Amino acid sequence: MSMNQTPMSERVHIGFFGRRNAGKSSVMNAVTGQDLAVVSEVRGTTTDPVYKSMELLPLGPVVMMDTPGIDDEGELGSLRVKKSYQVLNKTDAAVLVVDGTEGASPEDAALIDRIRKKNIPYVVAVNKSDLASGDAEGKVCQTLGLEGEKVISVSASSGEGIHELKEKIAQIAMAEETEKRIVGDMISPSDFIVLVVPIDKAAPKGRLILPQQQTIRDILDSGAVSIVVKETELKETLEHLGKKPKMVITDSQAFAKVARDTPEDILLTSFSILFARYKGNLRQAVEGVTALETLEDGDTILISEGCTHHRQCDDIGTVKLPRWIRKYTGKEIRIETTSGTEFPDDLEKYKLIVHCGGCMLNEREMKYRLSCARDQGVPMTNYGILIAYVKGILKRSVQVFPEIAELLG
Ligand SMILES: Nc1nc2c(ncn2[C@@H]2O[C@H](COP(=O)(O)OP(=O)(O)O)[C@@H](O)[C@H]2O)c(=O)[nH]1
Ligand SMILES: [Mg+2]
Repeated sequence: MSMNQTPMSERVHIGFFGRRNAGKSSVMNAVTGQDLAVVSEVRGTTTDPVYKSMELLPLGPVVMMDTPGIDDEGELGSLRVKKSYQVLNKTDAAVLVVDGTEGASPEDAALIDRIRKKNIPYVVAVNKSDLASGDAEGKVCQTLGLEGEKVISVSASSGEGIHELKEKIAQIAMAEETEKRIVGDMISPSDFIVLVVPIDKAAPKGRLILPQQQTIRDILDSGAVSIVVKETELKETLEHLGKKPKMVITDSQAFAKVARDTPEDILLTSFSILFARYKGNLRQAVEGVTALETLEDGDTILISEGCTHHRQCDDIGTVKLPRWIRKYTGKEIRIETTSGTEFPDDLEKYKLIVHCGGCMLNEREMKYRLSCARDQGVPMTNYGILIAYVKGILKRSVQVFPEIAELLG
C-alpha cells in the first residue's frame, strides 16, 4: 500500500463469513463490483483469507476480507476455520453469507453467537435467490432466531439485493464509527506542540513513521501548530520558541534526554502513550507494567509485535527490550517473541506481555489481544510504556492523564 493511502489500521474492516460454497467470494465480488476473490464450485477453494483495500461508497476507505468456509473439515480444514475466526477478531462489520437453497446450519448459528458476543455489527445475506424457492429468507430468520431487518435476500449471480446489502453494510459499519482523537481533544487552536523525532539508523529512509504522521495530521485538524525536531535540537528550540508549548510529544527511545531538556512546567508525553489511549487501553498498559516488580528468576515474558517488516520495532523487540528488562529486574527472565498476525491462544505461562504500539493493527484486533490477556489474568503493557517505566519517567509522561498517573502512586 502506498503512503498516500489511508493506513490499513484506520480502515473499516468488513469480513465475509459462512460455509463453503455459500457464495462468500461471489457476494464480496458483487458488492465491490470487482473480481477480488476466486469463485469456484469446488468446496474449500478459498484457503487463505483475502484482503483488499478499497473505497466502498458510501462508507469510504475499507478493507474487504474474504474467508475460508467455517465448516471446513480435516486437519487442514480446521486450520482454515481457525483462520476465519482470526479474521473475525479484526472485523468491524460482518457479513454472514448463507446459501438460500440450503438454509442456515449449526455452524452459522455458532458464528452468529460468536459475532454477538464480540459486539460486532452484522448482516446476514441469504444468497442464491435466483435458485431458492419459497421463503428462504424467512426460514433463515427462523433457524437463526433473527429479526427480518438483519437479513437480506441476495443473488451474487443476478445482482438482486446487492445494492441493498451494500447500503446495509455501510449503515451498520457507520453506526460503529466513533470520533476519536490522538491528541486533538487536549489542545486548542494555535497551541504549539513540539514533536521529538529521532533520526537514527533505525528510522525509515526518507519518511516519518505512521504514528508520527497521524499525530501531525491530528494537530493540523485542531488548528494547532506542530514543530517537529530531533532530540538534539529540542533544548535550543524550546529556548527560542518565544511561546511556551502546550505539550512535548517524544519518541519513547529518546525519552530520557527529552525529559531532561523539557522544563517541568511543560506537559511531556510520548507517541506510545497517546497511541495506547487511542488504540486500546492506556490504563491496562500502565497497570500491566508494574508486574515487572514481581518477576522471579525463570519467569517468561512474551514480546509481541503487530508487524513483521518494521526494522525499528524489530530491533527494539528482540534486542533492546530484553536487555532493559533483565537489567531493570536483575532476574534471569526468559523471553519469547511473536510477530504479525500470530498471537498465542494460551497466555497463561507468561508473567507479562509486552506488545508494540500496534500501529499496523486495527483497534479491534488490539482490543482483542488486550482482552485475551485480561481474561487470562496476564498483565499486558506496551513497548513505550515499559521503556518509560524502566527509565523512571513514566509518571511524568502520563501527567497529561491525571487518573492514570494516580495508578503509579
Ligand atoms: N446460482 C447462483 N450461484 C451462485 C451464486 N453465488 C455463488 N454461486 C456459485 O456457488 C459456488 C460457490 O461460490 P463461491 O463464491 O466460491 O463460494 P464460497 O466458497 O462461499 O466463497 C460457485 O460455483 C458460484 O458460481 C448465486 O447467487 N447464484
Ligand atoms: Mg470462497
